[in-house]
Amino acid sequence: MDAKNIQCEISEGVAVVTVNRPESLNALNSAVLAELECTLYGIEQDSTVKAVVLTGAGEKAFVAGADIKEMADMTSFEGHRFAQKGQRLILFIEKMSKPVIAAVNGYALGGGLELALACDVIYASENAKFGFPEVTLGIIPGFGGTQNLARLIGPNRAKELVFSGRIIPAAKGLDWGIANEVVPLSELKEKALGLAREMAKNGAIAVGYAKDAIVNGLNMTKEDGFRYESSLFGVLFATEDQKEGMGAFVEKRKAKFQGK
Ligand code: CO8
Repeated sequence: MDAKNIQCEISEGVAVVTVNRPESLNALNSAVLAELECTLYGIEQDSTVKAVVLTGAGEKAFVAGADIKEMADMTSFEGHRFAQKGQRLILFIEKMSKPVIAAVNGYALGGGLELALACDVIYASENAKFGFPEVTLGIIPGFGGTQNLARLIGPNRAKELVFSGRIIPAAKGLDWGIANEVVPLSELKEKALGLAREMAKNGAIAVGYAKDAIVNGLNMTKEDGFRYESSLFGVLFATEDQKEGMGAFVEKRKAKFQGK
């Protein structure tokens, strides 16, 4: 697929994926959703990529939401299909075997915040802004936002944000636990890349299993989650990475993981 709206650069085991539609503040229309899904699917299959950074083009927006101009005349059926398309992308990111870091470089609103919430870590710039303005448009978050935000920051704060449509600054997003860290815009990409590279150096299967245990464990009872964790833990002893990681420790050298 010829991805007009998505840029993807891969180096040192990290893919930097940029939503590139700055004239519309990187709003998600059907084409962007399809291209993003296709790009991330390719990354998931690419064994040279160990971690992903997701960001938006320009200095104003990560993603200012789903494309309101495209949604304005949708029928109920089309709205449902559009939400399903977005949710498929959100679930795909959550299920990817590689960590995905959102580098939120400005507005993360509506579908844009939902996209960031699907990522494993959110680093934000000082000018970032978070919000769910959907109710000001007569709709609700439809790409999983009601579910993911409430799970991340608790139902009361999620309700405050979603019911009011209020847009909060990065510092409050940090305080509420939406962002892991807030840094100056000029340092954001390097900071996110640094974390991604750190993750990429580790055993890729182990990192993927750790993500699997945390993401899927959140939907289980604690006991089921413990059982799931111990199963994944056990499976890792069948990997070469486990032999290499522990062997390197014993031999006092740096491990060289192959992702096998
Ligand atoms: N959709 C389409 N175009 C957009 C969007 C958007 N979400 N956001 C910005 N743009 C466009 C503007 O229309 C404008 O284009 P033009 O120059 O052609 O008029 C351009 O981007 C620049 O934007 P502004 O001039 O408005 O820039 P400002 O700095 O004045 O304002 C804001 C920035 C505050 C971010 C403002 O643009 C804004 O409020 N945008 C809309 C934010 C929003 O409401 N987002 C939520 C959308 S709904 C959603 O995401 C639902 C997700 C679930 C979908 C479920 C399926 C049905």
